[in-house]
Amino acid sequence: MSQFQRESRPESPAEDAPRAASAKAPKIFDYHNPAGGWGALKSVGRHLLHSRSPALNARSLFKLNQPDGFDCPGCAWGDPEHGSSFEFCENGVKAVTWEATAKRVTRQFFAKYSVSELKTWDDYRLEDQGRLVEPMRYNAETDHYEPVAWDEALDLIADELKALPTPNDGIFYTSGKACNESAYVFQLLARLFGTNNLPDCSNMCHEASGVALNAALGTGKGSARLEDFEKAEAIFVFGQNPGTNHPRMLGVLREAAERGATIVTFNTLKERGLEKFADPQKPLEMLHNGSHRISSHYFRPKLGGDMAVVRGMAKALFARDAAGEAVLDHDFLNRHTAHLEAYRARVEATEWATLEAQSGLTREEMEQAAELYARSNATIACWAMGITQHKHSVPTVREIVNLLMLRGNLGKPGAGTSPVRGHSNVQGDRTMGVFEKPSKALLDALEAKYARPMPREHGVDSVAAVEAMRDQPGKVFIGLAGNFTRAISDSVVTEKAMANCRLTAFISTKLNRSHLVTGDQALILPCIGRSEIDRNAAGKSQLITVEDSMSMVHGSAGINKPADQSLRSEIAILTGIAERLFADAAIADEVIDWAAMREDYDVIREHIAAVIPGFHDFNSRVRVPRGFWLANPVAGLEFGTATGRAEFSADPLPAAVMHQQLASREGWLTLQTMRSHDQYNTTVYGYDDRYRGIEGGRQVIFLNRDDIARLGFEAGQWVDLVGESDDGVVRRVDGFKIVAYDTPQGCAAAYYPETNPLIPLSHKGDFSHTPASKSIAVRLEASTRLA
Ligand SMILES: Nc1nc2c(c(=O)[nH]1)N[C@H]1C(S)=C(S)[C@@H](COP(=O)(O)OP(=O)(O)OC[C@H]3O[C@@H](n4cnc5c(=O)[nH]c(N)nc54)[C@H](O)[C@@H]3O)O[C@H]1N2
Ligand SMILES: Nc1nc2c(c(=O)[nH]1)N[C@H]1C(S)=C(S)[C@@H](COP(=O)(O)OP(=O)(O)OC[C@H]3O[C@@H](n4cnc5c(=O)[nH]c(N)nc54)[C@H](O)[C@@H]3O)O[C@H]1N2
Ligand SMILES: [Mo]
Repeated sequence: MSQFQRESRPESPAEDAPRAASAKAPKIFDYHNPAGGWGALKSVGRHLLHSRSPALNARSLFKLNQPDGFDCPGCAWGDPEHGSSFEFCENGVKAVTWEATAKRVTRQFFAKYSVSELKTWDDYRLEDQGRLVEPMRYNAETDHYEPVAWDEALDLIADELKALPTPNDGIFYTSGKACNESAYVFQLLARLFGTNNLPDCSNMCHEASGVALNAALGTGKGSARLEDFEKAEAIFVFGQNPGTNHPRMLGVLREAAERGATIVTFNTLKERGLEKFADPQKPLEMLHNGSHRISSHYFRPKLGGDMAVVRGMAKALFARDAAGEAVLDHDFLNRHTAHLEAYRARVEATEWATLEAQSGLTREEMEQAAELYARSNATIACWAMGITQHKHSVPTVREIVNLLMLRGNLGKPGAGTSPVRGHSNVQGDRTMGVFEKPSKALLDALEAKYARPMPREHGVDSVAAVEAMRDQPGKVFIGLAGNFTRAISDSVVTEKAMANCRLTAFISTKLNRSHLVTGDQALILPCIGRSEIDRNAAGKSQLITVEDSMSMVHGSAGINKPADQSLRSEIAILTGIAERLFADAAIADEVIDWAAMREDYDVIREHIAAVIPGFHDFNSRVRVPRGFWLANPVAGLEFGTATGRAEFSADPLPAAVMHQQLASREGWLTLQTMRSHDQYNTTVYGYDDRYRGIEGGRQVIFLNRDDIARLGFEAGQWVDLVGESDDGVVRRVDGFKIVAYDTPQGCAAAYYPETNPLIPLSHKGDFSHTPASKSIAVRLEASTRLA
């Protein structure tokens, strides 16, 4: 076999569990099958077995995203409003079985393994130990976590917070898994305490979308709804891998493709899910090993090249308009938009050669994409992390909105913006006020409701939180869900920063690296998960609510028995902290009755209804099957901008994006860090990435064949990845196997979070401060690791 040839092999058999932790040397093979299909069903079987709780899980799965069931803890893709809706999703199954596992992390486990030892374990092995069951406190003398009573743990948090010199020394992080009610209580707690230090995972995710959409359209959320996907004539998908990360979206794309809609993909990698999909819910297709094409056209820009691509499309349209072709919607432009001429001038002044060099696409390709766009009378643009995790993400999202406006693709059926969100409730958490830069309106509403002054100074976002902890010891960090320490960039710097804290405390379901990087004191506070029944003291089961990517708010109630009887709900933990924190402050019970909130989440929803716009009659509206829609003004052509119109931006293209900056630096490449098919963010379910032909390992780097040869390496060789160290921090990760892949020259890809040590903290988006995790400068060194 030649060095670039890959072994061709069939899909792996269903019998074996996700591959063992020791199997670290990945096998590489060519994957010829469509996304979904039998491969997905086999994988489901494996994960059900591995969880050791198959009966329970099968039942859970049929209650996913049902009106009387629970919201899938996977992605934020919307649920259909009609028809039967058990939607099969391989990765939704993984998310549920991972939570519903029969394995437990007991006090004996913590007695056996010191924190130093656990730090040598990888992410998979840590979470695979099972569910956390009782609160644990770190003992620095023994280097072990030890059991602690709930009261003692909550007292410790309140005492440490009270002991801080200023409330701004408290940092309150939220991951998008947290439901609306938890998020509301958490932000209220932080603000009553006196700080807007409410960083969240959005800061690392779709922040650029919110900033750009707010500036352009006056609202930060996407405007396209699920029914718009049924009417769209064209769907443009930028920088997103739905086959893995939003599998239910594939069903929607497939239906669109079947009825003849044009699906145009822009992705730096050839992603299987964007090419072909076999729907496991279509028995005939499964029987005949059939599948359906997804993308009608697939363009592969270089990393960070999308702003140039979209500008090229606009340039082609302006040229055709100038030649008298009816390709722009002048009526829409005149009635609803502002600053068109400045944009037009900017676009016309940008040379094709500049656009080609930055995008990595040819002028012909950009003109072809423009032609596909010009033929459609209703277009939706979707995007995700391939767009939002660059330095110039905000101007890029604005450029996408510019393009949509040129043909009036806002406020009409089958059209609009669709930033496809990540975590199942990341959008809802923001709606609930989890934001380090709250609006004046929110703070005024909170003040009116609680008759207490709210902090007006902006708080820290995720990157700024690390900088603050790095520069100033003695903070208290509380994490509501998530794995902050592992998810944020510059792992070595971040871990030192976290260790500077006087207390780190995480409300979690599973053991992760954040628990192991301890402050002077550290707590693990285990909670019940979304698939589990949340009973109050009186035994009544509680409802929580979430908001999906299309702004639908709906209820969710777990059906499984909690993993352990000593677990508490997130809300019980948070209200417990609040009671202790504000015991001697002048917050009278009649203003906030924390115990009543805990006993009945309807009480929290009454608070939300009084403070957050759009939530009137929350308790009754959320009990209607499928919930309610938070109206998006853009859908009604209302724009909350300074001009009252949809505003064009005329940002210059970046002088040189990362791949251009590195072109003159011998041996350097631009690295994107992304998800495998077997992970949920920092949660690693297994070591396979089926659609990309990887089995049994995550330490791989995908490279263009010519780059491999040019740099003097061979496919299959082990290399170390070295990042920038001009600030004196050594950034490297060792032992990655080279995989030849269909990606443009100069562009490399590897999995997150293993590669987070390579991203300097300061390498972040302009205006969004999102770590630029899709454009990292790296070079390769032959590894000492043996193949
Ligand atoms: N199963 C599963 N589901 C998930 C998650 C998970 O980890 N696992 N995570 C959830 C979360 S929080 C999020 S935010 C979403 C993430 O969903 P995605 O955004 O799909 O996640 P990534 O794996 O980061 O994939 C980025 C995609 O963009 C492409 N890309 C990267 N850079 C560029 C670029 O410069 N230009 C273009 N055109 N393409 C580029 C990559 O090749 C890749 O296909 O998924 C959510 N759903
Ligand atoms: N290099 C690089 N870095 C990235 C990204 C990237 O593409 N590249 N993506 C970024 C993105 S988009 C995101 S959203 C962040 C993700 O950042 P986070 O949201 O902070 O991380 P997760 O990995 O989703 O968190 C997993 C942990 O959440 C806990 N958990 C799970 N379910 C629950 C629950 O119901 N309740 C509670 N209380 N805890 C629960 C478990 O203990 C589990 O270990 O990472 C970011 N980091
Ligand atoms: Mo995300």
